[in-house]
Amino acid sequence: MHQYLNFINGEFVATGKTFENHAPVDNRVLGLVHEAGEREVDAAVGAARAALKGDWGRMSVVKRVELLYAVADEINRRFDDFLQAEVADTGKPLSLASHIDIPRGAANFKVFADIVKNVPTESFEMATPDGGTALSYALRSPLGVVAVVCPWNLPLLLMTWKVGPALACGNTVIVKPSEETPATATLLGEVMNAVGVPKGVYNVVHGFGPGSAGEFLTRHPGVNGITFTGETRTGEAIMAAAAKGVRPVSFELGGKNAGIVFADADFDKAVAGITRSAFENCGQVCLGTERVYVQRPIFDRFVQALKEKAQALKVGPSEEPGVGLGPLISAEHRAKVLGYYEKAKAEGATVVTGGGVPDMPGALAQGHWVQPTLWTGLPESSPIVREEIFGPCCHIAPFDTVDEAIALANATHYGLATTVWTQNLATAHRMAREVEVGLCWINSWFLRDLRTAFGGAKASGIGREGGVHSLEFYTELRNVMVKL
Ligand code: NAD
Ligand code: 6OD
Repeated sequence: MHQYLNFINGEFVATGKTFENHAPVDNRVLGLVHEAGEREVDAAVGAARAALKGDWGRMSVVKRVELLYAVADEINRRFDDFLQAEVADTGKPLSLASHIDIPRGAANFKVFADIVKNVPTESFEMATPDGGTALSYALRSPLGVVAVVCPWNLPLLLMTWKVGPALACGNTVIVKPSEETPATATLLGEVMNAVGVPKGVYNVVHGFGPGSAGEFLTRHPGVNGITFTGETRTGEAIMAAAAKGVRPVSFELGGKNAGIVFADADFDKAVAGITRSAFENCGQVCLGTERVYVQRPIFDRFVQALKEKAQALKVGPSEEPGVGLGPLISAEHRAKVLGYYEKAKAEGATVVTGGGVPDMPGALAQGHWVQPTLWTGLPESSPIVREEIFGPCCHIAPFDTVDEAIALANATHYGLATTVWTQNLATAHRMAREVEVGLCWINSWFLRDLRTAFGGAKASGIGREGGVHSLEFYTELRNVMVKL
């Protein structure tokens, strides 16, 4: 049976305690994950600290950048291993993982290697009170030992989105992958060794959150900063752990994102865009759209068109050609999503399509499948419209004016992303200015430029990563004043 080991100080480490990793498509056991205890977490923090003071800390930026390029190249060389590992863990379609997850895994190293190589720094000459001059300049030092706590929906992409810039800035990291998706973080350990990244720079500890590796890592006093992607309530727990020692956090959290479709939008593009934002990765994308608001003149036609798109999605296992929708990640998560499907019916929603579980043949019947689902007719106060479901479903409601669309989009404690569909420039810019989110897509969704700021407003996050914004989190800026 496959064993997912911890990766500490360049070595793969077994522990006495294991838990099973299951495939979402049929619930078969993929292997045994070795859970890290306090001892292993402590060893990982110690190794990361030693590397910071050793070869890695002393390495020139030029050499570091070369190594990060080598990491990216090795991910690409082992593209198929990463692809197979990621789709086994998540059940997502091969076509999706091969176009987004794995290429981004490599790109996250190259982009930040380029940025760190070219980042400008500030320097000023100033007059001193005694009539002389002084030179003031800034030095960037690594933040130190960084804990990277990750979710299961885009495991490699979201982990490397943080590991890439953290290493580029000269930090060392300890990754705690989700207990649901241990594979690609472990594989990355092999990559680090293969290209000669010094021992202790990249470490992986497996396990759960509370009472396990997640909690041990985030409360460890040897950790200088914590970068986390996951649920907002987990962010609250991690923030409490980070308070001890006043350690900085960067949080990418949950959302209840609105899609706004104006009557003047390119209809077909808007339908295709909302189909993607509601159903990609089986709705398990933090940026996904679970509330769709459509301007009244096109409401009925839009609902009908979205229904046809949802019904045309092929539900099935990763490798089957044409599959658009995989399973949910786990039985537990499916129970949560189906709970919302039941609640919607109980609250009197019109179920436009879906609302249940598809019939799957043979062993697939054991997988965590749900139907893509659309609802109309619920009040804005309904939990279906208020709470993050994280499944392939959305509620569609009509609106009349731009003011109303803005008010609806903002009526949530979350503030991650909005997708707006209109051909009117003034409307587009007004929406972009007034929606309370970190990311606003106009006539697009999940269009990414890694040099730009990424993150959430309100309860959807703290801070921004991407481009130079990542450097702000992963470095300490020191001012040096030299009297000349
Ligand atoms: P989660 O918060 O349950 O778990 C994320 C990670 O935190 C896991 O590794 C888990 O083991 C760990 N963890 C849990 N409790 C912990 C604790 N007390 N201390 C330390 N670690 C702990 O999230 P999930 O279910 O894996 O992912 C889905 C959630 O992530 C959704 O809410 C989604 O919106 C969010 N998400 C946000 C973004 C973003 O960019 N804003 C991206 C992806 C996912
Ligand atoms: O594209 C990214 O960098 C990113 N952080 C995406 C997040 C997706 C959430 O599920």
